[in-house]
Amino acid sequence: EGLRVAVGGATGNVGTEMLRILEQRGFPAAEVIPLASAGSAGRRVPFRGAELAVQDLGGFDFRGTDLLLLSTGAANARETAPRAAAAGCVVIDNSSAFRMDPALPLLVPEVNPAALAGWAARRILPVANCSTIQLVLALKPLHDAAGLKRVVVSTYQSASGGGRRLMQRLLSPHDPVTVDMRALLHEAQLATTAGGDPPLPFNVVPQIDVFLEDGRTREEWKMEAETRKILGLPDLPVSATCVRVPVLVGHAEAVVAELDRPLPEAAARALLDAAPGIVVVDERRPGGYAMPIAVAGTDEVFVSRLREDRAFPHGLAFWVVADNVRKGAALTAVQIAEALLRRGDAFAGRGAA
Ligand code: 11C
Repeated sequence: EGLRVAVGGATGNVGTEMLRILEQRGFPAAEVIPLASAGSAGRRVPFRGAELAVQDLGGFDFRGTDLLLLSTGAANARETAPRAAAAGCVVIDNSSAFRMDPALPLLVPEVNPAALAGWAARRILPVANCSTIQLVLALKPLHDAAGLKRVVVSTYQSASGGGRRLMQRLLSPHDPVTVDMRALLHEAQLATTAGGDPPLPFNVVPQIDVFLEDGRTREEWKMEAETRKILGLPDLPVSATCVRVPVLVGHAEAVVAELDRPLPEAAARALLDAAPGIVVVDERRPGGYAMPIAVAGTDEVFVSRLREDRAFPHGLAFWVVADNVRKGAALTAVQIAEALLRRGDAFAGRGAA
């Protein structure tokens, strides 16, 4: 007998991918119910060769639903996740609302599978931030081998992480032959000085999410705090600078890790190559490295440009790229559900392989 699975935020970037991944991985769902805001109710979304009608998330009764894969943002999740959990549904939530709750595990299946032991506390399993997930996959084997002492990371995050409205701003086409480059840039500059969100085309923006009092952005704080929680290293110094770049899908990160003990580049490469969920692409020639355009649509975390870094003792520098909508969100959520299924204690035996 399969599960009754609801997908909350089914018309958004992550929800759309969630449906695709449930289908691609043959997730044992007997029924899939797409849910979204009242404004999207009635829209149809493709699933297993048919079309499913989107239902209103706000009015949905979760009794009898086994699993809710939720991607509606933190404000909605704070209301919806406890409501669904109280109705007996297991909730896997992609927002930042519950990640740092000490009672809840922050599970990245390849990295800290033991964290799943605490899943039943409130029946809510948060999914880490996309930029954190790809970082911790790469850090974990290095930590196991040589101990992490310090991490400095700069991100190059794609527009899809900011949702459809931000993507839209990238998608207005221009003819490179006839375009007046100066006029175009002038228009973008006017948009910059007019206040509000800065333009993304022809630009990079050193702000993702809101500013905190100490000058960090919340995206930077999330990367730092979540990395410490997932790796179980509460005192690990992590410094993140998060930047939005005019890329549609795929987050990239330049990482420098200082290790406690020496780890030669060749050994680090072998460890990363053998680590679950990681592919090393590191040929020192043009294009011999991972880039967002190449990794879009894939499931792995790609590591490139691995080299010893001389700014720190036992320093390693590398480049990490992943599809932020898949591995950074939807895929990891489904992998958490699969890990729950393997435990066998979450869904009263339903959905077991
Ligand atoms: C971005 N990482 O790329 C963000 C999106 O905390 O779930 C996900 C925000 C979050 O803009």
